Amino acid sequence: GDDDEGDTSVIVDTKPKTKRPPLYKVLLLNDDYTPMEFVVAVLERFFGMTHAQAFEIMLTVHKKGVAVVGVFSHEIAETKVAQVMDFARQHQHPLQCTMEKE
Ligand code: TYC
Repeated sequence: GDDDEGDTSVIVDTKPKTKRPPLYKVLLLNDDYTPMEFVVAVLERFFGMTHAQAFEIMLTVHKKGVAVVGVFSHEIAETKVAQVMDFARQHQHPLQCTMEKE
């Protein structure tokens, strides 16, 4: 209340909150035209995967339609998406890469 009897309606101390930054999943989408070898090269170049890891993730996207290729801060995720989209456009492939909050 707003008298001076001690305000029980105001929460004075809430659960201690440690502020973690939100994380973002970077997703690679399947399409019918981008060559498999190009997708593997993208995953090696921009996501630091070995050839074997990259081939496995590429096949997952090819078969299931989408896969998470990494989890990053907002800024790093945006950079990865932009790098992949620029590289795909430069090579005239329709490869799509997006991000979503985890
Ligand atoms: N589906 C493509 C093909 O058959 C290969 C591919 C895989 C494309 C993954 C995009 O994110 C992708 N050539």
